[in-house]
Amino acid sequence: MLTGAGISAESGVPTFRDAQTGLWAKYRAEELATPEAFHAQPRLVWDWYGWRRQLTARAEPNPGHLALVQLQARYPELTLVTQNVDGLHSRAGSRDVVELHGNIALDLCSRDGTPVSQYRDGGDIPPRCAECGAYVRPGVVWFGEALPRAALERAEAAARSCEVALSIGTSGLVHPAAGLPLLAKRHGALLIEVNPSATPLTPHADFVLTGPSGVVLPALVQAL
Ligand code: BV8
Repeated sequence: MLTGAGISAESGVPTFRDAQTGLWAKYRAEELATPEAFHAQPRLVWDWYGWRRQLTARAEPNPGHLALVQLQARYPELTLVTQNVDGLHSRAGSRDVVELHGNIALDLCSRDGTPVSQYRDGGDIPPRCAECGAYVRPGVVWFGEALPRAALERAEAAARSCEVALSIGTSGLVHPAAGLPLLAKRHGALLIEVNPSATPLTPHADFVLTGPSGVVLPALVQAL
């Protein structure tokens, strides 16, 4: 099962396709979520993630997240793979979530990628790693960066072996995650898409459940 930003839309977390609001309206997410942007304007990118961290911290899992918890309880072999960095699947109670693009709540040293638990004194923005003084960065995968190998391998293995693949709330534009539902289909899985809108995946899906995941997923679980 693959989820995208759409499953968190009903929790009030804007999707990447949504236009950015407020002081971020003049920036495109794809421009800010890059190592180049962080290198060129560390404070701007850090502040953008600070704004998004506040949004996700205030957000609560919605009925779509909770329906997937019930599905996993019913089918323990289910692998939940997400492109989202908001941590809402785990907060809803899903186990062993594969976070392909990392987690926005994590702080990493921008020099060596190790987790940072303490900032260096001095009040820099972005803060600096207490160990080496390099800027701290959010623990997400930026455009142009490789996905965590273990996570991608787990996701690909699940796609190759599953009988049913659900693609939920994703525009199917961001690779390599976008290739997972088709990888599952090529290996014989039944492919179900849940999205209010059509995506490049729609023509390949065996079933297209058109609607918001917070409505469709509880109904799907109820019907099983
Ligand atoms: C890499 C973390 C290589 C950061 C993110 C092949 C083809 C083309 C391009 C590429 C390719 N291979 C690589 C690329 C380049 C690039 C890419 O894919 N570019 C695209 C934009 C053209 N990919 C990369 O750079 C990846 N890295 O390939 O590295 C490499 C290898 C070795 C060594 C070095 C390098 C890295 C990609 C990861 C980027 N990071 N997030 C952050 O969050 O700040 S991706 C980011 O975009 C989010 O994670 C988000 O999930 C994703 C957007 O996708 P969606 O989740 O689908 O969200 P979106 O907004 O697009 O759509 C929302 C959907 O929800 C819509 O369909 C909407 O209809 C629907 N919806 C709305 N409401 C609801 C709903 N659905 C259900 N219910 C609702 N209520």
